[in-house]
Amino acid sequence: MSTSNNKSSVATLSGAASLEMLKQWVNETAQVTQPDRIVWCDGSEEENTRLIQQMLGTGELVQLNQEHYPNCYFHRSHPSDVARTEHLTFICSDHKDDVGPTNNWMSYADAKSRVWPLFSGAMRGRTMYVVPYLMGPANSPFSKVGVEITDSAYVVVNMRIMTRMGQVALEHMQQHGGGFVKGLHSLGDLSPDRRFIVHFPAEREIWSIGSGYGGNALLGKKCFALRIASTMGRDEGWLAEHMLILGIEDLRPGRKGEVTYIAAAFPSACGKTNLAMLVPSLGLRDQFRVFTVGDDICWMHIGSDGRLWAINPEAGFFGVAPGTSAKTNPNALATLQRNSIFTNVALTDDMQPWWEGLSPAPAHLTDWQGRSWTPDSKEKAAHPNSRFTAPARQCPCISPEFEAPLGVPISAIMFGGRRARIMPLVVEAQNWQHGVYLGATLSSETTAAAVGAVGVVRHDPMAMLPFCGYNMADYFSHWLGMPSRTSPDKLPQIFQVNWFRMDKEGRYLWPGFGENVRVLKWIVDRVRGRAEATQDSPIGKLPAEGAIDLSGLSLDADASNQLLHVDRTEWVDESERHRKFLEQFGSRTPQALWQEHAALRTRLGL
Ligand code: GTP
Ligand code: SPV
Ligand code: MN
Repeated sequence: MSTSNNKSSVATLSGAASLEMLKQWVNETAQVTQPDRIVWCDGSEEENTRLIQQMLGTGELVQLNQEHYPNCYFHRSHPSDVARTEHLTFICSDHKDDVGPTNNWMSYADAKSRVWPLFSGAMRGRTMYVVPYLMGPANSPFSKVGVEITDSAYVVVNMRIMTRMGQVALEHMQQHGGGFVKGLHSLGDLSPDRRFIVHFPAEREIWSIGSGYGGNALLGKKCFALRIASTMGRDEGWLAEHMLILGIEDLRPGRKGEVTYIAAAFPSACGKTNLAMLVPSLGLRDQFRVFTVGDDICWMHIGSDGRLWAINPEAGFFGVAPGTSAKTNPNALATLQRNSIFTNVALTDDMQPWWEGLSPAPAHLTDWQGRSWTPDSKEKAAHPNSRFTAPARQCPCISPEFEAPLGVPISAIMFGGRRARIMPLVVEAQNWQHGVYLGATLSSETTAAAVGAVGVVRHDPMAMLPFCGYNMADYFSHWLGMPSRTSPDKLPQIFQVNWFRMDKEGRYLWPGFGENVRVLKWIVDRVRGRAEATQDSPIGKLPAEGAIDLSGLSLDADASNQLLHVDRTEWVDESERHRKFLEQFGSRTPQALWQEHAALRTRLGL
């Protein structure tokens, strides 16, 4: 197996040596996987067209209605391969403790004996594509090169949308050296029994076999930009996070259009893409405008001014289709209208993509599995985790700073989850350490983004539960250590939000989507030091009465009270859940988190 080079040697490789390493790795991999041919991808338009034509021929892609969806295609993945598979995702290291209790650990010996043999001859009869890609803007000192070897043309055309692919990556590598992250991917036989997504953080390497879907197969995304990058961040003093990045421009008189940048971590399918592209509801549209820097992943470094600066390493959006509509997210709809790929959505009779929430259901559809569907059908027409892959530059609200090499300075960090109960609409942390506690104790109901039960509350610290490449307790320490790397008052203020609180009848109390700007407004005013005084609560600072602008919103008084209600009894239970969660990490749990836990208990009167 090719896990022989250790990270220190890779990091110091020259450009020429990096390229040499790449050629050698491709040769070695071809010897094992035995492809019929090897294609080095350059990311060009011609190459993309050729791959699409080829997939139209094999049926891997289906052409959509070109009048309404120019250059858009549809793909059906295998019905047992429709979401990330967390139980088949592993981190490989010397000791189980390196990865901690929230990750699946694999030993090097097991990787060699259980996983590596699956690659043997896996590409026979297939083409091996070599896909160099850059995570981050060209010319950014924070961008990093990856190369994915894959036998899936679908992966190649998706990687072309999601990353800066081809020549630009090789040029970056030649100029900057430092090697590249190796990602080896094969569809294998697509059986979940022979599906593994294995990460080698120390070697900066990924093996993925048996899945062609999203985060399992597009290795630049969760595998590199979060699991491998989080370990790079730990080693190099920066943060790789499952966060959107947005800029909110203040259009109010006297505010001179000042833009505040916010990064927000919500678990999968909990609202990042939607918040990143928010269109303020009518009443607040003349006060604010939102720009999208990123919708899923955020790399943050301390800048020369001591602030946290964020780049989006991706170049596209791999967004949840269901629920996306002209009402909820018009910017996403505009983005996906051309040059996009749709996976596991339903099709109208005139070959337009359709999903639940897009529009009233047509009288007839073809469902995501190719079956005839009518509104009487019991099952959903689109898979709940059906997705669009769309170029970020097509987004009408893409930030002018999207390609900025140094990124944007972050003023606020939000943590949020899907909680039907307990968690108020918004809470502000007292300080960085308390904010890290809010992030570390984040819980959310599971969604269709990963295989498994949906709607089960689980701890998902910083929305990174499935994406942290090392021991989560050490990750908490890394976060807690940020103030020591800069002047602490330069760090963003931290907030926790919940758009998903429900009333007793199971209806959302908060309208969400464009109305979330009301919460952003409070946050902007808080970080700019001009929001009204807050009331302290056991769990953090709540907006003072009337501080959230609810003008023009038809919320009854009861709903607005419930939204910000902190129920002591419920929170006593919740703090017990926190304790159990933190105990899992044994002596590795940072003392600072126990301090915060004790302070919470004291404030609850315990
Ligand atoms: P990943 O791509 O999996 O990381 O998801 P994400 O965090 O980007 O979530 P996304 O914005 O795609 O939203 C997921 C689902 O939640 C969609 O069906 C949305 O329509 C729904 N959603 C997003 N924001 C809100 C909100 O404010 N309120 C409610 N009720 N639903 C929302
Ligand atoms: C997520 O699940 O958080 C996603 C989709 O963004 S995937 O690329 O499959 O990870
Ligand atoms: Mn995500």
